[in-house]
Amino acid sequence: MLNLVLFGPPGAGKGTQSKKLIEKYDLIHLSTGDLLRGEIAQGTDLGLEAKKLMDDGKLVPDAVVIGMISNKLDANKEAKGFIFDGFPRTVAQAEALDQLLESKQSAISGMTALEVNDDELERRLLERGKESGRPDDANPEVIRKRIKEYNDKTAPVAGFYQNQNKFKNINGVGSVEDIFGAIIDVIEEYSK
Ligand code: B4P
Repeated sequence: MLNLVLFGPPGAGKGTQSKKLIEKYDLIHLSTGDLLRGEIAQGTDLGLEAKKLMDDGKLVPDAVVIGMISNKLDANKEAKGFIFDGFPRTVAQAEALDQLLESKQSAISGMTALEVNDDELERRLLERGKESGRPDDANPEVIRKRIKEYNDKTAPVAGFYQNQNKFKNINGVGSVEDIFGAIIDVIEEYSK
């Protein structure tokens, strides 16, 4: 089973690369950002709570996203594997994910981190904001807050996987195809 965590700051290209990877490897794409936006679109209580935080560039509580991932794992028992996109975003989420997978006799194969500098992240997200209508992409101040949340709470997750010898970083600046090729190389390593 291939269970890959795609890691990186907001706008690093996790969603972009996930779409290509699930096609190539026939995996299930689990994006907590997409799941939360789905809840918002349906107007659920969870969505209403999440929207306030997301629009302000903050992370949603761990228990909320862990519960969503647990439901998705249960709903996809026959899957060949998963791409975790935008999850785990805190060390508590990473610990919970290990426990969830262990209870299903599975484990994370490895993490791939996309490295992109802050100026490029801001440029990409503002560009996407022109078309996506996402409130969190429209405002430079909110984008900078998201990057700060990443540096404060999410960056330590890399160390969690480094300690397990399950971490590889790659340059996330370049053409989408070249970056895809570099991720495939990492996956081949994890699959050996
Ligand atoms: P997410 O939906 O996860 O989104 P993201 O970090 O903004 O984007 P991603 O890295 O996927 O970028 P993309 O490929 O789209 O999070 C949104 C919010 O949800 C968070 O701020 C938080 O509030 C909440 N949330 C989500 N998960 C959570 C969790 N686990 N815990 C708590 N809260 C959580 O790329 C961005 C743009 O760059 C695109 O327009 C793309 O076309 C472009 N791009 C991609 N690759 C490129 C390249 N190589 N060159 C040039 N442009 C490129």
